Amino acid sequence: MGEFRGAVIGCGFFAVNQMHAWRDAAGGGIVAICDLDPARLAAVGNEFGIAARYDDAAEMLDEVKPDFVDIATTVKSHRPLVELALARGIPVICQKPFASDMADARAMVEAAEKAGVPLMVHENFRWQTPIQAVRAVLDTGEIGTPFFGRVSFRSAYDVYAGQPYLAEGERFIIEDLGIHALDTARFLFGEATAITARTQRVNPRIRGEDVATMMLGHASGMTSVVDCSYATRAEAELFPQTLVDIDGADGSLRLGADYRLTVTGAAGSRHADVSPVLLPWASRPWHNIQESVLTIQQHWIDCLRENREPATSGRDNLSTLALVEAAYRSAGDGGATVDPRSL
Ligand code: NAD
Ligand code: 89V
Repeated sequence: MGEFRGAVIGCGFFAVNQMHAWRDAAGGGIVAICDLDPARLAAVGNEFGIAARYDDAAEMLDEVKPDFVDIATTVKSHRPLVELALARGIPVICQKPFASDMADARAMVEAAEKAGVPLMVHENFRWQTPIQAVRAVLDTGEIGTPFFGRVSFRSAYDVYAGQPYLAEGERFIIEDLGIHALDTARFLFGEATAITARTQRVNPRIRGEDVATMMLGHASGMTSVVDCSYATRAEAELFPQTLVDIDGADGSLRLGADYRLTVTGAAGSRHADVSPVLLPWASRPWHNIQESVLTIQQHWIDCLRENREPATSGRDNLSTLALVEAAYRSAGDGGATVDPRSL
């Protein structure tokens, strides 16, 4: 268990990964769970041997007094649940999307800062082994100053089967998946000062957009393209791989299919396999995401112990959310250029 006793709110589709990862995380674990749905509460409680089960989050926090709370519900409940924890001085992790508008996101960040309580958004894609490998190459400087980047996620995987709500919202791919790709672009290329976006709905059975193509201008002067699609039937189904291209003044980098990394410089090209580890509880093709869940949760525990701000703190996530908002605003305005810092 370790020194930090956690409580999970929301025992749905994705929380199962978080529960597995909490078992593996050093220095922390889960002592209580909460869900409004008795069947889901029982299923997770039985699978992970958690006896302290609640259908009321406030009651759980008041009785258990956990050292942190991990909110794994969908976006609508994030602000009230985050505020419930902050009001009790309990450090909080909240799943993405952190909020459905900037006002809610800012209110949560300000409340956390006022209370002096740590707040992290579970934005795990930048923690994926292949994305960290790309960052490590950039840090060596071997491809020189980047001038172009691409973060791409294209698939026809049936995400609606496991997460039916994804088919129902007015917003879909930018808010759910593009948010990860935009965060990855920030992580790799730095803050953006402009975005222009186009969206499409190809699948007639869903309500929101399932294709988005976005072009970003970064403060560094580089340009990037972030594109995502859940309507792309390809010979090789790459779900849930994120592909990355970066061109620099002295070379280039490609994170291609099946986690193959190619770095090209003056001396030629070298290749590396940057595949994620298949954890004992993980299953393909989700293992890339599943491994990053353990990595981000371990980061949270390390930050709590060392009194550090997590990389994907609530404040950091405001810039990712601003890109999401700016992308929707641009797409709604015929592809107009929007400065995310103005939102
Ligand atoms: P889900 O609907 O399967 O599960 C959510 C659960 O929360 C449900 O069981 C529901 O009963 C419970 N719940 C809702 N409000 C509650 C409340 N007030 N108190 C207690 N329980 C409550 O959803 P999901 O697919 O597991 O997604 C949850 C979140 O995780 C979403 O925000 C989603 O975007 C995110 N997600 C993240 C990743 C990732 O890689 N980071 C992947 C998938 C989903
Ligand atoms: O990671 C996520 O947020 C998921 C999925 C990969 C399906 O888009 O919702």
